[in-house]
Amino acid sequence: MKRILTIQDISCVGKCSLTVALPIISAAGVEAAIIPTAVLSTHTMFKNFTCKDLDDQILPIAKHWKDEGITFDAFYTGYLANAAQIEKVITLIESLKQDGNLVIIDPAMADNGKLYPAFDSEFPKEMAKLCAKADIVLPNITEACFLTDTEYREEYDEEFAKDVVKKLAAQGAKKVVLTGAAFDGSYGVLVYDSETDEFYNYQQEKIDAAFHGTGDIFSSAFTGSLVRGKSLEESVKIAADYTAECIRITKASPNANWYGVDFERAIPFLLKLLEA
Ligand code: PXL
Repeated sequence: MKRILTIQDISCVGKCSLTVALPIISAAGVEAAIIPTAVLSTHTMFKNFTCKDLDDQILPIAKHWKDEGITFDAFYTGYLANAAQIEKVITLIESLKQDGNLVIIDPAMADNGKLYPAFDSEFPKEMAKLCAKADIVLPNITEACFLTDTEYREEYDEEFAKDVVKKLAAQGAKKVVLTGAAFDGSYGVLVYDSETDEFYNYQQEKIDAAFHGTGDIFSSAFTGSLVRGKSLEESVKIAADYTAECIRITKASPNANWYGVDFERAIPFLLKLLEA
């Protein structure tokens, strides 16, 4: 069985990070090993959340696994609790990574032009160092702008998106998968492969609704699908279609919570996509 190590926080309530990565990767038929970067009462869009970082656990856990000979097919990182953790995560990947393992980085740190509340303006510089080591980096447009020191624009065209994505790849990442790429009336996922210098654009119908945690759902479904054996293009399509279905179901539900999507109810849909 393939095994992914995913490194991100546990928001105890909030339907994001590990509480979505674990079920989605498991649904993809791939083992999910975890390192929680922090334990939060909720994600940081709630007021007065608590947060206990687990900085001092990252490297001892890695050492134990190294001693035990435990290996992974892919490393997938999401929300990291502070800038100091980023260096530790780089050390961990360098220590455990073997030839052929995939490094997938979701620089979960910002949206809608703003950094998440826990981060200061120095954080993106550190995150850029981790992204430089990635086989695949999965930013939204806000994150791509922060990582490349590009001024964020609420409205942009295809040329702007392609420029930012290429700049990010020039910093080291082999492939960039830009999520929520909205330009010139289109909406979807823009992929850039720096090795072939080619773009791939998966178009979707734009659904008029915004919920938290959809970036984590996309990244988890994408990573699960890719490690299960689907191609990059197939994995983009599966993750995008699954995320859209989660949003559709949630939007249609009178009892939906504002803080996350009802990804659970769309798991049968994900399985159909994965088995096709
Ligand atoms: O969904 C990204 C995310 C993950 N973890 C925490 C967050 C957020 C987004 O706000 O606050 C703790």
